[in-house]
Amino acid sequence: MTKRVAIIGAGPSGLSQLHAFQSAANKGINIPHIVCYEKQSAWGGLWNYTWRTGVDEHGNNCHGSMYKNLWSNGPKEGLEYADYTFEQHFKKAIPSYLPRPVLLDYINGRAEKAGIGKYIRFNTNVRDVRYNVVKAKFTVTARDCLKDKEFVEDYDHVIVASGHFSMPNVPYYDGFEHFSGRILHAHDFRDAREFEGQDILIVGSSYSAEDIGSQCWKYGSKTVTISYRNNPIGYDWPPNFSELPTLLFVKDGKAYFKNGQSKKIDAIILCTGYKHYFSFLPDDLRLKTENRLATSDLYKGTVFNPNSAMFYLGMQDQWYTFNMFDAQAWYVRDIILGKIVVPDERLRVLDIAARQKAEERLEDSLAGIFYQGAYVSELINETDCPRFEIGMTNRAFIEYVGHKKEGIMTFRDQCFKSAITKRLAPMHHTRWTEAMDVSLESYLAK
Ligand code: FAD
Ligand code: NA7
Repeated sequence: MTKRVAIIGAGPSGLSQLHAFQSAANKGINIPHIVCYEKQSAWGGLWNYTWRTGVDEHGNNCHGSMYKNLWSNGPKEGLEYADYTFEQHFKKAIPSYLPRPVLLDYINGRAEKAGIGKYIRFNTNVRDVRYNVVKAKFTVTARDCLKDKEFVEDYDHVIVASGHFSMPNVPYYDGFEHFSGRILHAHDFRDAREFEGQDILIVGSSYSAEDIGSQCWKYGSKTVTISYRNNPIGYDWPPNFSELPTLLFVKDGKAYFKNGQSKKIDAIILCTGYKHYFSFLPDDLRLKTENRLATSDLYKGTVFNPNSAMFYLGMQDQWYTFNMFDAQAWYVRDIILGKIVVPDERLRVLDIAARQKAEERLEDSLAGIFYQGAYVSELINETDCPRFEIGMTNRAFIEYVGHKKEGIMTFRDQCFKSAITKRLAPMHHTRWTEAMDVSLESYLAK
């Protein structure tokens, strides 16, 4: 009997899973019956921009966390698909850093070429998954939001590819309820122009803090103050930027910090990260992990240890993204096809513990690049996943970190060599600080 596989989410991870199965089918291998549930009306996950915040048009949690003028925060050479290069898609060489619509166009191109849309049920929100031990089946309950109709179907495997940068972690500080300006989480940030001429307070000191701070600066905020909990980001920021320690409270339009300083502010943007959150999963199937490179409970970073018929993709903290999702998807595919055997629980637990120990021994965050590169390489070596030069990609990430230290407002003007074509990307026609229009047309002009 043909196996049945449910994939939850058609973002980059879910699409990688569909590519993996389709590539096996193209080689004449019998693949399972696949259904990919996607609650949005299009694929692309976070890269599929929405102006909405809060809830979507059907009353489900709004998935989008990306903003209108977002550019990739790493070079495209770090995520390029080995079987579908940027040059192949755009029919010319393009620069290393891309605005969101350009990256989405690339994702679209690969998915359209492979013809994987046939597996996806759009506008369909997965509401519940249960495992029946006797039948050894998962029961998936999903709502077709257009037809307003619920469906219940059984599967042999469930692959969760619903992302983990969508449910905001929202701390409270004294005085928030009396503050009359905007208080929002990065998840709801859409357009920096909203904050033009304003004094902005950003809480948090990681990727969202540095990028949303830079966006506000680029689109005309008067001042940007970043409050860090542990360590300042420490870049050589423009003059109207400052970094201050922990926020204590807010009173009468002013923010008060741990070092005794205070500052007048007009709006507060909480760049305080995200939670792994799976509202559709019961306790026994729900992954509980920190945002780290070696997630808890996932053998080889993919197989859910308490129930090895279930898989999670892309749940790690990420240096590697699209190409890591491919590596994971090919690996999961080969388990489902019976080509790779998952060991018993005792060995799985040892695997997870060893990965976490190795991560804890890493000297610094740069060592995390090599760690994740080695993980991607390990998975790729077990399947026929398209290969790329991981050493070269590791080096690109290291250089990119150096570029950010040299100039946080200029690092996106740098060019990298593709780990697949080995060709160097050209310079963009406009510096990032001056490139206000993020459309595909503007980007590809000239
Ligand atoms: P997602 O992209 O989150 O996709 C998950 C999909 O699952 C969504 O389509 C969602 O609608 C669907 N879904 C969720 N729940 C359900 C449900 N119950 N039923 C049905 N469907 C469901 N990565 C980079 O490589 N470069 C970058 O520059 C970069 N910038 C980023 C900027 C921001 C602000 C954020 C938040 C992330 C960024 N990332 C970046 C990381 C990003 O997470 C990955 O690039 C990628 O989008 C992860 O893909 P995913 O498929 O795992 O998750
Ligand atoms: P991250 O990378 O998880 O960072 C979260 C930041 O928020 C980090 O600096 C935390 O401080 C800080 N934080 C978390 N909780 C609090 C509280 N309660 N108070 C103050 N500060 C807090 O999330 P990002 O959104 O920056 O990045 C996620 C992805 O989005 C990333 O992969 C990018 O591609 C885009 P800490 O450093 O622990 O002191």
